Amino acid sequence: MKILTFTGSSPSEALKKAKAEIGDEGMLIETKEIRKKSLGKPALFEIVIGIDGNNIKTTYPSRHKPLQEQKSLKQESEDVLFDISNAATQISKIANVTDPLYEYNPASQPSALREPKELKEIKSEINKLGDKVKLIQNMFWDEKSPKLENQIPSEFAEIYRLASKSGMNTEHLDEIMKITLEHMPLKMRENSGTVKRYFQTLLRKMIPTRREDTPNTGSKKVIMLVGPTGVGKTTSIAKLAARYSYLLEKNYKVGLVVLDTYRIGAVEQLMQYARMMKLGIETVVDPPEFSTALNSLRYCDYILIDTMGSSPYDKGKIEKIYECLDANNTEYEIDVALVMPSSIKYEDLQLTYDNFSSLSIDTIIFTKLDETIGFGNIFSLVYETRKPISYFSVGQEVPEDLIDAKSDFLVDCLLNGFNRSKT
Ligand SMILES: Nc1nc2c(ncn2[C@@H]2O[C@H](COP(=O)(O)OP(=O)(O)OP(=O)(O)O)[C@@H](O)[C@H]2O)c(=O)[nH]1
Ligand SMILES: [Mg+2]
Repeated sequence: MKILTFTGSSPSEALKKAKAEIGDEGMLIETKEIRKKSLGKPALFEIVIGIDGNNIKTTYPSRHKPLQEQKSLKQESEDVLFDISNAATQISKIANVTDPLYEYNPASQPSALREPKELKEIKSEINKLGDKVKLIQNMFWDEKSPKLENQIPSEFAEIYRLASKSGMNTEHLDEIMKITLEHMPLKMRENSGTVKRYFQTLLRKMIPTRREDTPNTGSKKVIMLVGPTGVGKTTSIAKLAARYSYLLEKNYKVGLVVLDTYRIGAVEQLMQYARMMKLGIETVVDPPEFSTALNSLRYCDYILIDTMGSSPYDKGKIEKIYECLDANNTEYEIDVALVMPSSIKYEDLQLTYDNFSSLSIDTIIFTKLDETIGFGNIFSLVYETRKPISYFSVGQEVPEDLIDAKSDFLVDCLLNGFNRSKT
């Protein structure tokens, strides 16, 4: 979070300036009267706004970093805070100066600031009552109430229920809840709304995502998709091919490789996409042909490799992919993306991950987000494996149903459900 200050002769004037500079994103942290109105001199107010680094408008000067100062992709994903208590402490530090009840909203802010004390107290009492009602409702959601649930204050009950309904591993949830309870400043506990916001920020900090980068001139990105059968590898390859060829700022040259030439139809499916998009395509049956295929696509900026779907128990097929990777004697580094559907439970994701881990997974692509209601399984897997997510696939349509992974989006799905309009 970045802290910015704005001044004006009234809080609303300062807010107007803030809005012009950073838009609607941001949270009002503090309003101070720096100078009282006196003869001939207007009053001077200062407001302090906290803004999420990702939300700062491109026009805001501090956003622009020279290219050489930007971190590499790997570094970027390492910034994610897996250490929950560290994340919680950081958020709490910000929260100590934050009154989260006053979210920055230029339309409502000036009247909120003038709100009489009694009205604020009544509102706060109503919020507390609302939380008590939620607690009673939530007492019915699970008969086998976990140990921690008994110690959870009423304001936390709703968020606890939402997160555990999402399919998040119970141990992970209890661990995060415990730390949240320990670190959350008292004044943020006032109602379930502020608790939810705190929890959302904490989860966001714990989800590693891989920022999409594009190859520099002369370099190349080679991406191999691996994973169980029918999870959407070939469809994702087609979406990625279209994305890199036509949908980014620059049109990149894309080539395709198919490793699965034994199975009838496997090549044909991708061949059709290659024809439609006029892309070069190479097929590989045996590992020694793999380097030849890569070399013959050396004119491409991106090489996307589709592989045969393997049941997590079919070690033979995974071994074959391993042999191809091992036989790679080109200078290209291969980025291995494990494709998994979000519609399977955490334990199955874990089993699949373990079975494919011999291929040195670099990133994870989750598919079929449109076919599931809980997203805690995804959270728990990346929390446990610490592998960044690179893309989400949210439907069957090529190319539009593929999105660059953002932790905000996943947390929103987790707590509020998948919403196509937010993609
Ligand atoms: N609803 C939904 N369907 C998807 C998504 N991604 C892929 N599919 C569908 O899943 C089915 C299988 O997709 P493929 O791309 O052939 O899967 P694959 O992993 O290549 O399968 P194999 O090559 O047999 O291992 C197709 O009907 C796709 O349209 C998604 O994000 N959402
Ligand atoms: Mg396929």
